[in-house]
Amino acid sequence: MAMAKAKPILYNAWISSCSHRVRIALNLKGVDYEYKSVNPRTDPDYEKINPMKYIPALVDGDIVISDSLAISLYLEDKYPAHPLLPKDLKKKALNLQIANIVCSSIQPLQGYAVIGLHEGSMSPDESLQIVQRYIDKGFRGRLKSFWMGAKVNMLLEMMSNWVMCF
Ligand SMILES: N[C@@H](CCC(=O)N[C@@H](CS)C(=O)NCC(=O)O)C(=O)O
Repeated sequence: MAMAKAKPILYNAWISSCSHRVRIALNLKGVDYEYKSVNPRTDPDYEKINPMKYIPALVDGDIVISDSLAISLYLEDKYPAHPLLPKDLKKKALNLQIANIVCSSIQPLQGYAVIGLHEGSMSPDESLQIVQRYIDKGFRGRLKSFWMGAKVNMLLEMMSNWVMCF
């Protein structure tokens, strides 16, 4: 009898927008996966999965991928049906640009990893100013990408849900 293939495991949390992205991709592509809810800050064992202690992380057989964009691109290559990105070279580049603006130039800078460090030493107004600064800059970048021809597609939609991030 053939051995059943192990399902990929997604370490994630309901509140994490980076996790939402990956769940959207997994569901869109019809991948059956195991949902493991973790608090990356307090779960002592999670560090073994991702030493950076960020979620999400996807364990697929012998590989552990711990970044929502990398996971999404891995899923895109492994399950090409229901594509997340356009085929056109230039549109694809612009869409990746927008996704990466969200992933590296907005979300981490206005999230807990930076703002949380200053908890207690900054007033709510001061932290709001920092949050607004990076969101404003990021949105200017996103707008430019649209002017240049990026089209809304699944990857973009997934990456756009950063606002709820903790
Ligand atoms: N670039 C990473 C960022 C991951 C990230 O910031 N995850 C947040 C949740 S959305 C997290 O784990 N935060 C916990 C913390 O900052 O302590 C990705 O896109 O996966």
